[in-house]
Amino acid sequence: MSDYQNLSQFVIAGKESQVKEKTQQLVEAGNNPLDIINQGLIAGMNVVGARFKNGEMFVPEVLMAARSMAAGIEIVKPLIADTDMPSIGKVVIGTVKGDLHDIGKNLVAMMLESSGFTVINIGIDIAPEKFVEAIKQHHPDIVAMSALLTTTMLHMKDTIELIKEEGLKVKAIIGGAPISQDFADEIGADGFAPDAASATELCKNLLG
Ligand code: B1M
Repeated sequence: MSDYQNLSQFVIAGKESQVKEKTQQLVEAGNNPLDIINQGLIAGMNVVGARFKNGEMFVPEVLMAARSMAAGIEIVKPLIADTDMPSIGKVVIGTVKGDLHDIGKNLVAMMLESSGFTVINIGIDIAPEKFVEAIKQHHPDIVAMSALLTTTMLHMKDTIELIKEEGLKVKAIIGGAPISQDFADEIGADGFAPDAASATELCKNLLG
């Protein structure tokens, strides 16, 4: 097994301290930081994404893997100038107004980041005006909204309406436990993803 495969295995197993140790070793041995990210950390997370989608891994394991991957990326990130970091698109993500659930949203954000997107995570309880403000400030390709409550999911509609009113050119996608494709169609969203792995695929398809 190569060093990169070894690092991937630690990510898949969610072994944060081993991920940090192995990443540090690879950095000290002079490996290219982007190779460490792509061939080690992200490669591991890609396996996790696929297993999660197939029902072979569950939320706690995915969160541990995502946390381990993020810990490795933190070590390597300072070594990479911003311009060297290949970004395949920019996503602003937040949980809608009145909703404090953020585990799923953070999982989606981490999966997007690990797939090469630049992600601006604007947090929870985000009113339509705040989403619009963030779009104007960061000029993302995609705005992703998360809602876990049947009461708060209605704010997705308000946000999409405000984005349209303001004439902003951005794709709006939605997700969260109570959300369906029918609801996405009804409120004029550009896409719906039932889980974090599908959200990454959806974003790639929307920009591809
Ligand atoms: Co709350 N809660 N909660 N809760 N909570 C639910 C959602 C609920 C279904 C529980 C229940 O009653 N069975 C219920 C909602 C009922 C409804 O509206 N139909 C509920 C309720 C009622 C409430 C309160 C009102 C309880 C109260 O105070 N009386 C309250 C509301 C607070 C508020 O938001 N204003 C509340 C509070 C909380 C906690 C704070 C205690 C905590 C949240 C902690 C946190 O997030 N930091 C909490 C939790 C943990 C849950 C449950 C148990 C788990 C949610 C979760 O994290 N799931 C949940 C019950 C359940 O779902 N089994 C429940 C794991 C997570 C990985 O999945 O978020 O679905 P999920 O994300 C998935 C996909 O949905 C998708 O990808 C993710 C990964 O696959 N996805 C996206 C999510 N966002 C996406 C965005 C995208 C794409 C995909 O963008 C395009």
